[in-house]
Amino acid sequence: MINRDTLMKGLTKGDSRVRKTLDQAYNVDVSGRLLTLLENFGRNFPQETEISILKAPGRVNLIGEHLDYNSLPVLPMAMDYDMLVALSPRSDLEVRAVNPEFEDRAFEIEKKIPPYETGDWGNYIKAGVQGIVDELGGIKGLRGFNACFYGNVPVGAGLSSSSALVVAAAMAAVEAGGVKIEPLVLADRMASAEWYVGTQGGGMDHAASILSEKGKALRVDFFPLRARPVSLPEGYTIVVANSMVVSTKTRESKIRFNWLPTACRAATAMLVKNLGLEAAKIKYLGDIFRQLGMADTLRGLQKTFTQDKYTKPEIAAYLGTTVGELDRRLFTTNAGELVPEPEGGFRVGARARHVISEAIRVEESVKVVEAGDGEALGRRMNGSWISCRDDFEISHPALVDLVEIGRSAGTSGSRLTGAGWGGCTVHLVKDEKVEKVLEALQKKYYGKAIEKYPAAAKLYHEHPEDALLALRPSAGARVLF
Ligand code: NG1
Repeated sequence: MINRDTLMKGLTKGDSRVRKTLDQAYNVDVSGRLLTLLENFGRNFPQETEISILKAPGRVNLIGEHLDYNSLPVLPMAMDYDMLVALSPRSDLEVRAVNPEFEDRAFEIEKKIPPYETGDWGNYIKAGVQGIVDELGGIKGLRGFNACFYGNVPVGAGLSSSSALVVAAAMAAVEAGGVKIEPLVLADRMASAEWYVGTQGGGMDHAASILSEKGKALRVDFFPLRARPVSLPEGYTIVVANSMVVSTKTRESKIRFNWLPTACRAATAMLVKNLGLEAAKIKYLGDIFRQLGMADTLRGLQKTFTQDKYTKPEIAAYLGTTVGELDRRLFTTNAGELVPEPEGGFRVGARARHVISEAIRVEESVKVVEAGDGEALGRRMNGSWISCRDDFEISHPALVDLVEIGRSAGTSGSRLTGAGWGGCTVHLVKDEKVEKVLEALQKKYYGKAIEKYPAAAKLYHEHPEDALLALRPSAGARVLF
C-alpha cells in the first residue's frame, strides 16, 4: 500500500525507489499511464488516500495454439501491455469498479455472485472475484474494494485482454482481503474462473499473465499446471501485428470458439474407442499423445478419422451411445451451455491433427530455443500457421495478408496468435530486419490491405497505437505498490 499523493510525486519526480520497482516489472516507461490511473482513482474515490497498485499483463503466444485445454504445452510470453488497477479496501463486501472505457459497476461479494448479461465487462470482474471466493471456499477473509481499472491490451486481438482483467480483479480481491494465495494456485484457479463468462478456454492466458518472468518466455504444461521460464534466442525481436479485425468471444463467436474444444473432446472419445485405450486413464488428447508417443498417435489419427466431417448422430453411433448422452457428456460447456452442431458436422480428425502436430512443434520449439536457434523456432512458427489455417480453420483473410507481408519482408517465422478468426499475428524477426519488417507491415497492410476490411480500417484509424507492437517479455502480474 502507498499514499496516493506520495506515489504521484514519486512518479512525477522520477523517485529512484519508484523507478526501481517499475524497472523490475517493465521494459517500457509506464509512469504516464500510472499517473492517469491515479488521477482517475482520485476523481472517483477522492476520500481514499491509501491505495494499492497492481498489474496483470496480456500475453502473446509464440507457439502452441488451442493446446492448453487439450492438456498439451504452450509457449507464451507476458507483454508490457496490461491491466492496471488502483484499489482501496472497503469495510463491507461491496465491489465498486470503474474503467474509463466502460460504465461503472457495483456488486456484492457473495458465495455465488450472479452474472450480468452476457458480454458485460463487469462479468470479467465478477469472474475473478468468484474465482477467489471458490478458492477460499467462501467469503470469509474477503473485503469489498473500490477499484479503478485502466488497461491497454488491445481488445479482441488474441492478446488476452479478458484474462488480464479477470486476473486483475482476482488479485484486487486478494489484496483487499489481505489473503495469501500462491501464484501457481492462483493461475490454476483463474483458468476455470474465466469459464464464468461462458467460454471453454484453457489456462494458458492466466498462467502467462501470473507466472511470467521479465525477459523470458514461459513453457506452460497443464493438468497439473506447471510453468518454466525459457530464454529466447539472442538477436531476435517479437513483432506483433494486429489485423484490427476484432475477434471477441461473446454471443455467436462464443459458439464458434466452443466448437473447437468440444470437437477435441469428441476426437478423444473416438480415438479411445477405436484404438482400444483405457477410457478411465484418458481425458484429453494430450493423455493419448503421452501414452502412445508421437508415431503411434499420428497413425491412430489416420486410422480413426476416415471421413472429413462427423455429425452428432454419426459420433454417437461410433461411440455406441445416443445423441442425448453425447450432448450431455461432450457437447455441454463447463458453464452448462449446449454446443450446437456446425453445418455438416464437426471436422473432428482435422482438429485432432492440428492439436497433435502443434504439440510436436511446441516440444521441438522449446528445445531449439534453449539451444539458441531462432531460425529453427521460426520454421515451427510457420508450420503452426499452416496448421491453424487449414486444420483448425481459425484464420481470416486479414491474417493471411499479415503473415504473407511479414514473410516476404524477411521474418524468420510468422503465424496467427491467440484464439484466431482475427486478432493478431506474431513474427519472429532478426534484430537487423525489424525496421524493414515494420515498414513493410505499415505500408502494405495498414496503408493498403486493411482497406479491404472496413471495420478493421475504421478501428485502425481510431486506435493506430494498437496496431504494431515490437515486444520484449514482461514480468508477470504483481502488486507494484
Ligand atoms: P485468446 O487468444 O485470449 O482468445 C483463447 C483461450 C486460451 C487458448 C487460446 C488459443 C480463453 C480465456 N483463452 O485465448 O486459453 O485456448 O484461445 O490458443 O478462452
